[in-house]
Amino acid sequence: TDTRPRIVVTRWIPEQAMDVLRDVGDVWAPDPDRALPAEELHRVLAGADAAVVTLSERVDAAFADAAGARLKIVANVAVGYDNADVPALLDRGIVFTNTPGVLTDATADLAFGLLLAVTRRLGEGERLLRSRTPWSFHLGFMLGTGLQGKTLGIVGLGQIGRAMARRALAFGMDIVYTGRRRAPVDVEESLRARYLPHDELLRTADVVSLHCPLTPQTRHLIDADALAAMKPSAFLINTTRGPVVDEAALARALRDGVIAGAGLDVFEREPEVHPGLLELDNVALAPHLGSATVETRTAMAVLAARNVAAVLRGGEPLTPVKE
Ligand code: 8YV
Repeated sequence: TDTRPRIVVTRWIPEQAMDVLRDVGDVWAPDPDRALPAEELHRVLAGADAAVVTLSERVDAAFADAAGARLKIVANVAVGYDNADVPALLDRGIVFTNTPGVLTDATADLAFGLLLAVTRRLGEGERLLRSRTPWSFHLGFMLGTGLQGKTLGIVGLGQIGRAMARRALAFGMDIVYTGRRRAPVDVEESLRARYLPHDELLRTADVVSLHCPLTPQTRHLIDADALAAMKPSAFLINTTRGPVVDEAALARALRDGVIAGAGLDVFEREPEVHPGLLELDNVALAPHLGSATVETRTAMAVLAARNVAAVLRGGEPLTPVKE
């Protein structure tokens, strides 16, 4: 009937999450294989009470206006929300939620996987075998870099940064970190993590792993100067957002030996990857897979759906973004 809330889901989400949504309203769900062009998205949004979105959708004033006065909540199926103009929503009294916590381990696993892939040259080795190039074992063959005793520098010691630090501790690494603020003493102690100013961390770390959100302050945080400050033997890992790194500068730095290698899950202009990176062996690449496990994507979508259900039933959202 007309009184059931209208919920617009912009991209495919797992059935468990759809079930949560169907309990509270009529759900409009899209073609799973393609992102809706903005114009079409704005058309389907008309009259929506709630929207479930991903990073593919720009959630701004135009988005809210397209939905109209009934829109009460936008639930982002992601922890990062640089795709959203949160103040524009909050000004209109619209709740905005993200999915912290449920993707912490999956993302740290992928970050560590990229670190192992680049330091142990796994992609390069696989490409060699698949190219059917003859090879033979010898003691100096395809030597990589060990992690034990090396220093991991974490930029942004939030939930994912801490999970990365726990993995690194298990591999015998020392932890330093930097960020907007210092972590609580108990966190520093449990991770044996030492705070360093940004520049000092770049100079000190054997691996720099990025776990800060993309904000105007962190855009191109890792630029040509930052890369030059790193050790020539250092590796850079990025599983947060592509624009935190100046990708053209990174491609040059990797080519010229300014740093030793990189593991990248995110890119400045996804789905494009800087062509310079594709030519290099000292970079491990993944197509934005940080949270891409069946378990994690289900948990993320269910959390987003529960946020929608709570708000449409007149309750409080579970994981609101308040800034
Ligand atoms: C999401 C992510 O899968 O949570 C994030 O910030 O980047 C990924 O985990 C992606 O953003 C889809 O919305």
